[in-house]
Amino acid sequence: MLLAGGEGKRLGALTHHIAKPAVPFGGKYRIIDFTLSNCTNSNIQTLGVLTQYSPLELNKHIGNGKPWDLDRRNGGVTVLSPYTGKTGGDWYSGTADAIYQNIHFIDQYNPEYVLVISGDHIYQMDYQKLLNQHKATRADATISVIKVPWEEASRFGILNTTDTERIFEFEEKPAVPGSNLASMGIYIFTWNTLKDYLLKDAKNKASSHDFGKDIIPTMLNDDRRLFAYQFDGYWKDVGTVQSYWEANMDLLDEDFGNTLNNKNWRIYTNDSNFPPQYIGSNAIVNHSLVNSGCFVYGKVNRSVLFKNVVVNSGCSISESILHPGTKVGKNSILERVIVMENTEIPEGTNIRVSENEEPVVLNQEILHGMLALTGGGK
Ligand code: ADQ
Ligand code: ADP
Repeated sequence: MLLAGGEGKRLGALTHHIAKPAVPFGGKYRIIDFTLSNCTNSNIQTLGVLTQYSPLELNKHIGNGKPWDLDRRNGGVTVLSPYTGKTGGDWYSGTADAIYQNIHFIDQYNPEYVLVISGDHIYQMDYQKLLNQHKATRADATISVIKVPWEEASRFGILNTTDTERIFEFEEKPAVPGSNLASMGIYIFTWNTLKDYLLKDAKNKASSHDFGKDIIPTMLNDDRRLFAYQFDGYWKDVGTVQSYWEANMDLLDEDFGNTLNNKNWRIYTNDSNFPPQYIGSNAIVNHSLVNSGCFVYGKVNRSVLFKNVVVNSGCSISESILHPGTKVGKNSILERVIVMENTEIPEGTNIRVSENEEPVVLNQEILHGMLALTGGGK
């Protein structure tokens, strides 16, 4: 069950019209492609995707699941939007409620275990390994965990384990974290046990119906068998503009970049066919990802260019992310900027964000506001 319905407020303009998992990522992909590809590569053949906010683009992207080999007659991918009851729309009030409202969907398959994952993480993980540990420890729930930088610890579920990986402490987003071992929000549950907890939680008026805030703490309190699965690969929750920008920049790292090329762990996507990128005679392109349909006449350094981006002559683009169809007018300078789909940047624009500030997100509207403030194209 792939949770893809969060509002994603912290991504600001990036998620005004697009659900967070559908936000373009890495020059060719959308954020959710990493998780969908993990499912395919882990041989998971039945997947429910729970959507809610601005699902249009996301639904279109997933389609029948063909790019991820999830277009199956049995199982495959099913998009589960909050169902409309007799009394009108019934929103998923939290992550646990989203699963609760789809108990009937899960029960159709009569599974022994259910994997619960998020649509807004960049990582490559074999869920079979997580499942193997879950079975071996006869756990009620296994939570995938990773050490995070201490200064970021308070935006995660933080836990402590014994030396057999049994979890004895868990706190969702603690103001003062007592450890930097974080829940990755990736869980395997023994379905019968989870179902009991979901049914109980649904009756609890005081609950926010969230895995991190309610289900996990309640299970722990009941002394259920909760285990941590230590993940040692790359993992990033791209829930903020800063982390979204960083994760894109990480792809430019030569070693990391190779992971997109890993023949044993392909990242699949639904990308249309465009002509090869054209690099003009005076262009200089370094350390960047450039997708098809682009025209580059200026300078591009440490940047990610999605399809159909035009960088005109005299431009200097660095540490920036240009979404599909961005057009940058002549002699413009962009540094640490994220430009949203089809934005036209006027000639001579100069936007540089310093290293200690959060990268700026631009779309046509924001750009007009900025240009009005500075009285023109400078
Ligand atoms: P958060 O990242 O804050 O914490 P949360 O807001 O609960 O996660 O969202 C998790 C996933 O569920 C996201 O993919 C989101 O889009 C989706 N989602 C949110 N609300 C939803 C709803 N009502 N319906 C459907 N989908 C919904 C969680 C854990 C922490 C852990 C971090 C790791 O609670 O313990 O550390 O993930 O990123
Ligand atoms: P952010 O990146 O801003 O934290 P998330 O994607 O994590 O955004 O979700 C934002 C918050 O909105 C989460 O706490 C989630 O549980 C909550 N949420 C999601 N759907 C609903 C809803 N229908 N009603 C109320 N809160 C919701």
